[in-house]
Amino acid sequence: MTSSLKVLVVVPTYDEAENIEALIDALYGLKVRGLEVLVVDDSSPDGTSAIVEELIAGGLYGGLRLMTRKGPAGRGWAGRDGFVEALALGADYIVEMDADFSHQPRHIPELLAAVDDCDMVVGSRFVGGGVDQDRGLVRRVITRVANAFARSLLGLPVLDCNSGFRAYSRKAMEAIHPDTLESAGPSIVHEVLVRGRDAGLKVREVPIEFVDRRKGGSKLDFRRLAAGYWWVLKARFFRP
Ligand SMILES: Nc1nc2c(ncn2[C@@H]2O[C@H](COP(=O)(O)OP(=O)(O)O)[C@@H](O)[C@H]2O)c(=O)[nH]1
Ligand SMILES: [Mg+2]
Repeated sequence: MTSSLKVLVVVPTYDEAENIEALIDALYGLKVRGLEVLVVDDSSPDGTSAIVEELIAGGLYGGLRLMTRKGPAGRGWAGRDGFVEALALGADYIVEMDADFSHQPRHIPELLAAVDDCDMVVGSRFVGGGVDQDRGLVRRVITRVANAFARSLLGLPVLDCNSGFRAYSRKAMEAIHPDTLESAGPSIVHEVLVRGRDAGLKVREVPIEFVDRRKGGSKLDFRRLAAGYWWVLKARFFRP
């Protein structure tokens, strides 16, 4: 990757006050040239955005930005708005990741190295060298089942369809047309893969070690999980 390029790391947050400062510090600590961070917060009641505002005011992290969404909360909508903003900011590469350290910053250089010779890279638990051992059995089974469901019904050419730890070239993100993404919730990960496949993007998976969130609680509940399954069914059976 050429060193003068801009790498925008998009981090959707909801109630990540306990993680966000450490994450931002770790991201800038990578010393990846041109790396900037965009936090997309849905007015978290725990004051996540106030922490980010303070860090911006402190001036230590060049290019750190906060988007406070006004629309209804949702991981999918936050991702959509973050992607659109990343393109508007002139990003050459876009990384998306969770704020809770399940997606470890140390993998970012590996994702960026891989995106150099393809369009889009998925940090994968299920390719050789990938690890998902840290979480409890129930959560791992939920991930496996949801992944198998989406993969088989949608015919996606990726082993870890549920991973939201990804890197995109600008060209890939433009081809995905993020402004028209429809998923309110976590099924955005599948929607983006469908669009990427339909646009003929070259997707690679690189192994990551996925670990349990460092602090705070998961926002994945039954309703969001069910909405994810529903999206896959709609995409499979009700789309032309
Ligand atoms: N902006 C925004 N971010 C969200 C929302 N729901 C979850 N997130 C973020 O999305 C990432 C993944 O959510 P998490 O609760 O860890 O889901 P899990 O990893 O599936 O248990 C984290 O960074 C969350 O803070 C939301 O409604 N809005
Ligand atoms: Mg998580």
